[in-house]
Amino acid sequence: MEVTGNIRQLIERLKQGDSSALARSITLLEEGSLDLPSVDALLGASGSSVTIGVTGPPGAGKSSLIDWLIKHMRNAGEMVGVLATDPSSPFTGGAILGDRIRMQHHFLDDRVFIRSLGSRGAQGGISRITRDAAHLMRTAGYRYIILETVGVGQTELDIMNLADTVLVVLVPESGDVMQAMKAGLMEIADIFIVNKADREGAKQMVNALTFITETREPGRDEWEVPILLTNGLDGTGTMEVFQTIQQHSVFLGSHRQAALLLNKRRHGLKQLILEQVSVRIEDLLTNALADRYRAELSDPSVSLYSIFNRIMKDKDFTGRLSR
Ligand SMILES: Nc1nc2c(ncn2[C@@H]2O[C@H](COP(=O)(O)OP(=O)(O)O)[C@@H](O)[C@H]2O)c(=O)[nH]1
Ligand SMILES: [Mg+2]
Repeated sequence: MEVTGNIRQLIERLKQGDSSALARSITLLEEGSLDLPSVDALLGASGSSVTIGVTGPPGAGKSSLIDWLIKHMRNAGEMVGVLATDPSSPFTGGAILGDRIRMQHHFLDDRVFIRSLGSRGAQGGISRITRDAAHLMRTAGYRYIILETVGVGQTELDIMNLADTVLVVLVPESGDVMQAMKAGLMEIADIFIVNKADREGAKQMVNALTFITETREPGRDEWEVPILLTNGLDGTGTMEVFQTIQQHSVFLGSHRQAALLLNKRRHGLKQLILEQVSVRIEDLLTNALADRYRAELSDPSVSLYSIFNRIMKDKDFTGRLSR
């Protein structure tokens, strides 16, 4: 993708921590008109940051908890960015307005950046946008990057894969633990939050989760998943959540966890290669390759396997893929 003078200027401003430049760049990502591999050299090295995934069923209190976390992080003098994805509406909509209202305390704070993401026309969908937007925030100097999703499908699990620390927020309502198990949330949690401590059954839920996590028996060097009780209305327990996030960061930073980091980054690299290669293949199939193989492609008696075998040996094809 061509890098215009406008984009260069935008990235310069972004690197100064200009939040309007950050907002504009994310819009370009959503529209598919900003490609991070093409501008990587301009972005340069990003600062160190902690990415926190917050997932759980709608209404569990994720946005309320995030509101408190922002407060604690700001009190610690750190810049905070929040990216919220709303699968019910890729453009604007429902939950987002509510999220804004719940985080409105921070509207006038220019060291807090809150953004709802949609996937619009971009290749690779919402998890790609989230990954790239988080990278831009890192470049703009945000220390904490919080990703909020509703924990259901593969996309949401993909987004949680981008996080260093995953919080799973549940509430003491019937079936929540079972639902969470089914949705694969138990495996990805680094910290469990039982929110709505004021509701009946909150303590029992903590006990149920303790039972489940204890039967998993982590190894000596592994992280023991804490279960924290919070109240999103008055903030009780939320400072402890922030402290536990910091402890988890220290744990991840220890050299024992290098393998974990390697794995995560290898997975991320694979995603990136798949996305980029798939864009190029799409382009080749509609242009150069389609012309060269038109005769075979139009002849149903030639098997796709035989065309495939020839293409894989076609130096022009493999060359174009890596260009
Ligand atoms: N009773 C009670 N309500 C809460 C608590 N935390 C959040 N809520 C309310 O639950 C609703 C959903 O909260 P929200 O943060 O938007 O949940 P999200 O959909 O998971 O982001 C809102 O009306 C909140 O005010 C809590 O600890 N106790
Ligand atoms: Mg929310």
